[in-house]
Amino acid sequence: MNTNFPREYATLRHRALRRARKALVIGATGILAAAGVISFSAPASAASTLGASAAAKGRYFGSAVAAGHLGESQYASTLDTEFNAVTPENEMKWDAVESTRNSFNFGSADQIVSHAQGKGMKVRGHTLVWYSQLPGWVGGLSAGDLRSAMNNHITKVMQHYQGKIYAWDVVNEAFQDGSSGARRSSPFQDKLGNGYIEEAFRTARAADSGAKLCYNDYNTDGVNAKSDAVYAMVKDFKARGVPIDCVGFQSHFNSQSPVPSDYRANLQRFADLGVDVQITELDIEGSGSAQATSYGNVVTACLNVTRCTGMTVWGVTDKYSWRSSGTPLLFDSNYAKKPAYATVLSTLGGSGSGSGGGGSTGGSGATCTTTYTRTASWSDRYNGQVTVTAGNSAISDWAVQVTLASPQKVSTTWSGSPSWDSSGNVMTMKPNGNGSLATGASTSFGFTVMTNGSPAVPTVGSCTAS
Ligand code: 9MR
Repeated sequence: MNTNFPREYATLRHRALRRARKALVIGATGILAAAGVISFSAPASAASTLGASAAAKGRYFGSAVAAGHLGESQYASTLDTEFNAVTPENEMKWDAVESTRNSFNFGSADQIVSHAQGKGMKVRGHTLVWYSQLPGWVGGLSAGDLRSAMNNHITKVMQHYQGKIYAWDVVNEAFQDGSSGARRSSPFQDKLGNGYIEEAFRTARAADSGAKLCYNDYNTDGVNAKSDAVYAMVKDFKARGVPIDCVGFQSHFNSQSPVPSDYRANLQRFADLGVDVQITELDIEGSGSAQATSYGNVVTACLNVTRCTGMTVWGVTDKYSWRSSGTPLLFDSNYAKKPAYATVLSTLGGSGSGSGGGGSTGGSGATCTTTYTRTASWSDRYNGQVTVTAGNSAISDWAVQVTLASPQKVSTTWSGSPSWDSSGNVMTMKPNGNGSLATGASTSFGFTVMTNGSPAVPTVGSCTAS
């Protein structure tokens, strides 16, 4: 080995090598960029709250909220940490907002809506037309007067919250329990006949075309005479173009009324009519691993129905539940996480510290992964492509969330069926005929992003499969 190299020569050689390496790196990057093969994989880390884990699955996880408890710090901090949607438990009902004809009081409901907005949570509006919590003056009206009072109520309340509500329960609990499949007696039913439901939905669409319009009921969670009657109504509405976007399944369960074995199938048959489905008032009486298992089954059912857009539990803590003695919620009276919490979190794909779980009921075992590629670039826009690949078993459905950095906007998409959150920045892409993939097989969807000056790369969330 020659140890006599002059020192300058060694330095020059070193610099030359450095320059050559740098040029190679720049050249390679340019080639890669030009060829459009810079790819990113979805982040692998699991979310640690109910809301974030549900969001990673393209769904929301909400709670019913009472304005009167927002000032309690543990209540507010549990709500704010764990949930990404709220439903006012009583504050938007007719007796709360219009106890006197055409005189509206939105104080408590506004408190909940502004709290939710401040935290970026979705709001479900509950409820516009319901036989209960209805002020006495409504029942005393003649048919003609009742019709205009109903339409005025829907219009004024929806316009007050225009742009702030993800979905409204337009009509609540209009059907009888039992095998009759009949409509429940109420001032609306008795004076206006069956047509009042359709009229309420048409009025609602005209009042705020941006909110999803839902029909919401209980004891309709499995296939039975009552859910058959609701199903027939929704089918008829879709056939005749009556505006309806979603059906809410309250899902109040206990030992007399457990989670039905055909829960998922029932959600799916409604979804197949072309509406979203949502679990709107979930609570399950009980404790320990039995309660946890039932909760897990509900979450699994929603995750296995592509159009199940989210779940709401009917309260933050057992302390304030309408069925408090049945301890039906995920946090106990001291805000400790219950076994059911751990099961819900793990079923949603999250991980965190629960209080010892009842064990996850697991999903179907179906998994998928994503790869993101920028396939073309222009000065004002670029095309992105996400490839979805099935894991160790065949899948029949998938969903991928793509989050853009504002002010970027997607101008067009292809080979997928997109939906958007209210911010317009989070796109959930679902299959458009390309949902079934054999083990390890792939499909892709694409989109054009208008950069609006931002060069940011979109965040591709984890892939959900069933
Ligand atoms: O949880 C609500 C409770 O605080 C009220 O006293 C009750 C009055 O009707 O309503 C409860 O919420 C109901 C919801 O609005 C509709 N579905 C059934 C819910 C439980 O009763």
